Amino acid sequence: MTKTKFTLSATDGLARRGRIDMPRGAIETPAFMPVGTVGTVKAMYPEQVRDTGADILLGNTYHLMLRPGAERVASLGGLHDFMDWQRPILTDSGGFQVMSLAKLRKLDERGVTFRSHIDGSAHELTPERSIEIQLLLDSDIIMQLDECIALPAEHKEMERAMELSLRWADRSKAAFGQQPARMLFGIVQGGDDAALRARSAAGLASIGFDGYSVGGLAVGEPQEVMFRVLEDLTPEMPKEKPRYLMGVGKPDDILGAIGRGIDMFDCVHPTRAGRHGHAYTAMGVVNFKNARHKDDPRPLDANSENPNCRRFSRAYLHHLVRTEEILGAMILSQINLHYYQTLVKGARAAIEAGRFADFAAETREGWAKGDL
Ligand code: PRF
Repeated sequence: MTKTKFTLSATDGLARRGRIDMPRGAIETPAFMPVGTVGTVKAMYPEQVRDTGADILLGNTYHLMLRPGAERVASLGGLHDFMDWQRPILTDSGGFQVMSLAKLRKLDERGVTFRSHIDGSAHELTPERSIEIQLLLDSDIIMQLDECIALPAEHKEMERAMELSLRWADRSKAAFGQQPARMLFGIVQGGDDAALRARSAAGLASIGFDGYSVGGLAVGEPQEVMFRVLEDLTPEMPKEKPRYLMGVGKPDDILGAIGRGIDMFDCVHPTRAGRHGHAYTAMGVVNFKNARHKDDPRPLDANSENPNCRRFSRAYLHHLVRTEEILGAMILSQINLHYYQTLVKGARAAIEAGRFADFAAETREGWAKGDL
């Protein structure tokens, strides 16, 4: 019998409050998953990531198959032991990263062949091999291999990629077999076309997955297009399974997508922005590269629950960023992940209280009138 379960405990409009129970721990939804591409959330210790409130991390098939290699991770006891993160890990399937990072890519019905961006070596990723790698990593939530295309795109092209992704969904499910302690997610494609998206969602539902991801968004389209696609799509998705919007986003994207029925998110943005000197707070974003902070003795946010927001002066954070000190990247990564977790935690409480729309409006007002 299956050892995983998704429970919806409240809804508020389209917004949903739920929990995924898994052997390695529970995931409260709406959830934000920090990105640990190569087996580390950059500049953070695993316990610090947990302390920001994260229930689950994301890892990447593409990067880990190239370095250190999936078989090596398996022989070292799996990704959880390798990085000492004992809670759930979700892995992306690799296709998206091949398309954005690899060289000399060739995609056909069978899968995708490419050359490594690290050493030029040749590799193949098929739906079956992607599942095999994710199982070698000992991933808890596994993604099917899919094809994500950039927007805008021709209708024919969106349809072709969506249908290929559906056939790969079928093969992924067969390769996954029965894995009662893990979950397999299908990925909806179909570009910005509501009818293609609905066909994709229906096709995946008839194959049957433990959860449904929305891919192919945040790939060049305006936010309003992404929101319109989600509004049309989520009512077509199974209600009793988690829904994951891949690679999204900024805090405002996350609020908008929660309000349109999405349960899970991942994005490199908070950690990458932190390494580039940007801090997310309830009052908006601060760019610590800016010289206006250099004599400012005030902490970043005296009202924050996060000690790092109260502890260091803005002048010191500016100095660390200006001198490109490692500690600057560490502090700002922590601050940003903490802010993202505070945001989804607030969303969960608001949905329970039936006041998600007010919460979203108040949160946005805070960003707009922030004194930073
Ligand atoms: N597919 C997969 N991973 C992804 C995406 C996708 O479409 C995106 C698009 N935002 C991010 N990560 N497999």
